[in-house]
Amino acid sequence: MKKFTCVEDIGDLKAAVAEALEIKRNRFAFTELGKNKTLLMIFFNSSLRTRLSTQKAAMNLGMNVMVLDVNQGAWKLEIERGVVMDGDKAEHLLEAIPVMGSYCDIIGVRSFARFESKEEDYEERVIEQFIRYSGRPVFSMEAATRHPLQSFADLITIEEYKTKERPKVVLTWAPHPKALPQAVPNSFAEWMNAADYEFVITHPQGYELDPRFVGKAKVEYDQRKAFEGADFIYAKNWAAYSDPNYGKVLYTDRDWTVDGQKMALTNDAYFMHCLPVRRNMIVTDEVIESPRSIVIPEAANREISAQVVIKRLLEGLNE
Ligand code: AN0
Ligand code: CP
Repeated sequence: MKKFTCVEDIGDLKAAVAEALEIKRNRFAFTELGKNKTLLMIFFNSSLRTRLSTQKAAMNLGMNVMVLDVNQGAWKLEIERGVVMDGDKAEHLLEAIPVMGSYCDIIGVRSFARFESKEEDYEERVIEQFIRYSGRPVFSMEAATRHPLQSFADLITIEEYKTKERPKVVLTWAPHPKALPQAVPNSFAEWMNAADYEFVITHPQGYELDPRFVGKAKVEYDQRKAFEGADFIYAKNWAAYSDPNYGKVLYTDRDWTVDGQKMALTNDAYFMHCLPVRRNMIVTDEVIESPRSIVIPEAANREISAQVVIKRLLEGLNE
């Protein structure tokens, strides 16, 4: 594998999940693979899980790891070409990227949607420049439009907990006070469609996702109806995608919060969220603390998804 930014990069999903479960049984079977190889993780945005799980995964493979928080201690980076750099940005990505590439073997990048321009976000300008100019295999640790390490961990988790071949999985929008990217729901939709589950998306009017990600999913505007018979409820907030409201918060009413009454409509569904989650906005204390909440094992699987991806990128270095 030469890069990992979307579901296509991982190839056959059944094989990827089988490899993940094998790694989960023996995390230290490939400690020689990463020996004397260096992973550089670059964060333009905050992180708890991605930072720790990806570093742990690389250490399981015997790698050295360096972490750069661009906004804490590095020079402020300009990302547009052609700008007269007389403002507060001291360095351009076009120099910074090949310099960073020269110190490592593999690069992970976290760079969220900035909501300044839909075109810029959906063209994935930041991570695409890393792919083009670093000279190294690059993987996404959440880019502007996708969070594939999360979705892969979500898939592994559903495969571990499902009790039927084709479970009903419901992605539900839920309220949040701030504008959040569409990366997690876009990516989740992409992976759920690829896994060919019964997949339903529910959200208020105005929160329609990019149809390229919705794909063959059923969109149901009545949240309660969507929950009926669900085997998995996957909650997430996102800001509006459609023009002219791109990046805006349209609705914060807590009647979309996932609570016990709504969960009672499901087929005793498991509750999932990528975390971090705002309690009693996205989900009530009762639901997230219930025995059907699998948010912690879901987060733990981030180590496993990252390890499969980094292992394959390491193998790709010699291809
Ligand atoms: C981020 C998001 O919604 O994309 C990261 C989630 C993994 N969440 C927040 O910024 C709260
Ligand atoms: N789920 C996830 O990516 O969490 P962090 O933002 O803490 O990395």
